[in-house]
Amino acid sequence: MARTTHRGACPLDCPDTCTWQLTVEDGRAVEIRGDADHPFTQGVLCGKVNRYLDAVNGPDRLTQPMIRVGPKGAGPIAFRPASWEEAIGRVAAGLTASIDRHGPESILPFYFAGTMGDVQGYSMGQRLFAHLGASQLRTTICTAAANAALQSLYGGMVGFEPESIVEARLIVLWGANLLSTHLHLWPFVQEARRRGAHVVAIDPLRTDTAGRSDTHIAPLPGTDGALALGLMRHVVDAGAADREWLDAHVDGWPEFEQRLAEWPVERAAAECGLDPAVLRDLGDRIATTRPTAIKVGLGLQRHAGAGQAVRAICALPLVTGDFRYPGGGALCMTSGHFPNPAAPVMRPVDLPQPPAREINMSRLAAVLTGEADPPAREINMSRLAAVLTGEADPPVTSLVVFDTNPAATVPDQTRLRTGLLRADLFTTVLEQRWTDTCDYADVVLPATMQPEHLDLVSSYGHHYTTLNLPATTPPGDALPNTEIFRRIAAALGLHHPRLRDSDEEIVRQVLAGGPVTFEELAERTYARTTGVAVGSAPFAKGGFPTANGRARLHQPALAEQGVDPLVGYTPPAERHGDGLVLIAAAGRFFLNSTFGSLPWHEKKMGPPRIHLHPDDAAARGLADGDEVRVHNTNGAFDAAVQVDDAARPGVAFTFKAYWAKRSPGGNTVNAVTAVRDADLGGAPTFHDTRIELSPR
Ligand SMILES: Nc1nc2c(c(=O)[nH]1)N[C@H]1C(S)=C(S)[C@@H](COP(=O)(O)OP(=O)(O)OC[C@H]3O[C@@H](n4cnc5c(=O)[nH]c(N)nc54)[C@H](O)[C@@H]3O)O[C@H]1N2
Ligand SMILES: Nc1nc2c(c(=O)[nH]1)N[C@H]1C(S)=C(S)[C@@H](COP(=O)(O)OP(=O)(O)OC[C@H]3O[C@@H](n4cnc5c(=O)[nH]c(N)nc54)[C@H](O)[C@@H]3O)O[C@H]1N2
Ligand code: SF4
Ligand SMILES: [Mo]
Repeated sequence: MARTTHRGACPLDCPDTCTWQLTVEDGRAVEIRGDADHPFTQGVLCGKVNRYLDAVNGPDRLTQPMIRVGPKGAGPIAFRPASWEEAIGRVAAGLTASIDRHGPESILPFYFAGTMGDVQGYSMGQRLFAHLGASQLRTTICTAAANAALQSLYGGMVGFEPESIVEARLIVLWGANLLSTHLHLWPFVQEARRRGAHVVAIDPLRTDTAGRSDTHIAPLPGTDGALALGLMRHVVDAGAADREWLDAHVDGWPEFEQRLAEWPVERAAAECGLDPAVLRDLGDRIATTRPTAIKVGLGLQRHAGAGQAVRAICALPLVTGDFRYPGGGALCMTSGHFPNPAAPVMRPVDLPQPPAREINMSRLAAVLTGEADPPAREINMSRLAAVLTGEADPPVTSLVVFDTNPAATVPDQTRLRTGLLRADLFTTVLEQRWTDTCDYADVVLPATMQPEHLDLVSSYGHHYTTLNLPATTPPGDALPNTEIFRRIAAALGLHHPRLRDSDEEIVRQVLAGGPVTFEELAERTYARTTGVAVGSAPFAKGGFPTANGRARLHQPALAEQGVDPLVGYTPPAERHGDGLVLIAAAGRFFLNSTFGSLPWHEKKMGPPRIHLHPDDAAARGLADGDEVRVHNTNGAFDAAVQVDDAARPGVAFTFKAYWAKRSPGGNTVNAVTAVRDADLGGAPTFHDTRIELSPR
């Protein structure tokens, strides 16, 4: 039998974007392993993706279009198989009916990062719906608060060069659980340690990463902004502010120095629930250690005060001047270093796109039940008639879901289900397997997986872009997202050339003007595409991507959004002391809800548990294994108690994103998370959640 090997890219929503090697036999992938040639991922895949072929070759892959013939919410039994022609015809008819009744804005495309590829993730679907004039999706679910914070502070999602972290002498892992979510940075941290670095983890939970760091600091959730302000005050008091560098490269320092006067260490420590000595100790280390690298996680920004917290944390290296040195500075994501493909590829300029309202994806539950605040929008004078007759904000009557599983992953799950069950909502889902969301669809369309389609994947944790050429045959009738959208466009009578571009043409459009060609990538698989050299200090001499090249501790534009223009502190929405705080961070063997239905991954994760500090369990008379209902005013989910001193007293934790229908009681943690925006970016506040427990 012919065996061939093919290099490709992991498409999952993970900062590491590994290069892998697939062994293929007769059109079927039979083996997967890491590709040793890759400088960042170095031949290792994470545990969950070592079992990726369980997902690719699983008996539960969708292989045929399915059309609903029974009640919504009943699952696959309510569906019958259909031909592509019939299914696409049904989708086109559903979209047309919405447009005829309420105009194109009644259609909402709903997508996220199930695949991070530029082609299958962010091209044809976005083009089609932009051209139709459908509502635009504001993709806030993951990084919006940090993104808005860093746009204001640095001018973009940029930071120190990750491979340079080996040069750091102090590494602060701030709300970042590397061993679960950014595995391939860990060996670089270990190398820094061998060279003498001290590693501090700041996390309300003693994660594996925190447990293996030199120091673990556990602040109250959502108080990181105060912690950062207190640390900066300490640095300034210690005479360690790098005034020369601040003067040369940062705006707003005089105003900000005055603000720091309000944040003595004692005040910050009280806000964070920490001993002031802990702040002083870390403050001393930061004041005296160059370079200091601060790796900022995404979990820490799922709080009401996320925007200010990320601004304050990332202001620290501006005060210490750490960006001067390789291995110094802060880094949340590397995305801002890549040439941005969004404009030419998602929204090509030559494709006509009528203006349309934006809908914040994190508010999907409230949008579908008609309870959302009117989306903030400007009034378009050419739509005056619709504005005056009240038709300017039509209900969403068509939902097209791809690369995401909102029934498991967005907040306010109970209300979302009510919305998804609406008889007048026409829902299309493009999927690889039958998720929670498919249960609420009218039409389910089978999509290909990474070994079966072409894609180009850049990274949010390093500086390489990887090409993924198709290597295997898709199961049954499954098609790439792009082809499905090309067919829907044609069925709607839309024939603009940008709606007919092939996958290869889309890759070429992304690469156009960049440092590497399609042919070179087809040869080499990956390339460094950001122009930032390995081990360099990209902002040593300033040059931030702001208009004047200076970082901004004070950003007047924020005042218009009702946000403090000066870096500062927004406290948690829900006060500490009222109930237990619940954090639902990433689990090691799922990727969000991806893998949530596969036997090996499910077994590794175990059933949903609520981890409680021994004091909190004792106060409620609960013991290991007790079945409880976790509840608040939003809803409830069921879980088993695990008494666990990894939790800080007053802080409970579980893991995202079990499937609702595979969970006891049919709900997940997102039944207790609320639709509420953080202070910046319209981001959700998953971890700013208070709960109570009742025995079951
Ligand atoms: N195995 C696995 N890997 C993943 C994912 C997954 O589901 N599983 N998800 C992927 C995605 S979509 C993302 S966005 C990234 C996220 O990756 P991370 O940024 O690592 O995000 P989380 O795991 O959500 O949270 C990280 C840590 O932040 C802590 N935290 C929560 N609240 C606070 C706080 O107020 N302050 C501080 N200091 N810490 C806090 C949590 O306890 C947690 O340990 O991971 C990606 N990688
Ligand atoms: N409570 C709580 N909830 C959270 C979080 C949290 O920390 N706590 N984290 C949030 C975060 S950070 C994120 S990013 C979101 C993520 O939430 P989602 O965006 O829902 O991500 P996944 O659950 O991974 O679902 C991705 C889906 O896309 C499908 N898919 C993958 N590739 C393709 C493709 O090529 N074509 C098609 N058609 N489908 C494909 C997969 O099969 C999978 O079902 O969850 C959020 N939810
Ligand atoms: S999920 Fe992340 S660590 Fe795992 S293989 Fe994919 S890119 Fe690598
Ligand atoms: Mo995410």
